[in-house]
Amino acid sequence: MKERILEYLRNSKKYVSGEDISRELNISRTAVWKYINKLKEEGYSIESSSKKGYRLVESPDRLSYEEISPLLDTNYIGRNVLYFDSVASTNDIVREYAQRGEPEGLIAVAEEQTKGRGRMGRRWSTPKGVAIAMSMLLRPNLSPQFVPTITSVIAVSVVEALTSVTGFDIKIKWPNDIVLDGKKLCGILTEMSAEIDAVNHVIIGMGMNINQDDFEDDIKDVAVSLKSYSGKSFERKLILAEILNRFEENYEIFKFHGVSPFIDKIKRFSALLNNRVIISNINEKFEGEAIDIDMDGCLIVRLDNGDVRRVISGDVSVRGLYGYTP
Ligand code: BT5
Repeated sequence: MKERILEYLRNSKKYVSGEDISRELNISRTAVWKYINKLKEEGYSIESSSKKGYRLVESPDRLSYEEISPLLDTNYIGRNVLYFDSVASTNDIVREYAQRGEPEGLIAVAEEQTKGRGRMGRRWSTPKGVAIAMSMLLRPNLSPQFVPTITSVIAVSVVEALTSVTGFDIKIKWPNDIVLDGKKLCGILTEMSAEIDAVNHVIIGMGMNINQDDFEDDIKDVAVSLKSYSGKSFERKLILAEILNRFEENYEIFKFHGVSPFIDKIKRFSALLNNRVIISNINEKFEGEAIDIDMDGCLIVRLDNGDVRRVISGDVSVRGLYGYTP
């Protein structure tokens, strides 16, 4: 009901009387008043006048369904939103729903994560109300070996969305970081549950720094937010909706044609190509020059002895960016 009152207020730019709302939605005047108070508590600025009724003046930058959905062009991505004020990790929430058979497109969004995860058990910081923490459920009909390339498709969608909203020079640090001004703006965590030859589900988690003024000591040399870079605040809901819009379009292409239609963009947005890189995998660590990204989305690295290596996944550090220690 709260959502319907909000929609009603949003649709009529002027004052609407409590009586009109109560008649239209078939609830008592007292109930209208209670829901209006609830909306105010959630940060909606609503003017009340005993003569004229209520008027919505401003909506908060919340990442709830009511705020994101008017900005979405999608058919299924983000049409089902689990919204949390505070949660351990949005990836864990989506995993629970995935195991219960939820269809693809579901997203979980949180204003704060208390146990946000990076890859390999690393920590991801999501302070309250200033970042985006979002996880998305997908069920691509793919062989598991191709799943890591979805990370590149979301990365392209993120760069496209951020470039269109901010105009900043945003890059991809293959495979899962989004970079601004040589620092990490966004990290992507792709997790999957699969049999040998079939995917059960894929969860893409995305953490993005938007309006942080500064960062905790352990990440202050590596992290950047849109605000710490530009001094300006940004509306998180606009950015999230734009990412979901771009992603659905790209994911539809990916489902039928794989990652190859994205390779040109992946290369164009790359922070690695033609740079010296150090690759660390579970088993090995080596250094060389990033010379290409092939049609399967793998990074091609030329070692100093001339050998060429094809890298499917791993941690990459690149000269000129955070975390490069040759
Ligand atoms: C990642 O891991 O970059 C993937 C991060 C994914 C986070 C999202 S948020 C929604 C969803 N729910 C979750 O629980 N996770 C996902 P990795 O490449 O391992 O990078 C982790 C490293 O990034 C840490 O060791 C820190 O050095 C650094 N870091 C942590 N928080 C950061 C932040 N807010 N901004 C920039 N760097 C950060």
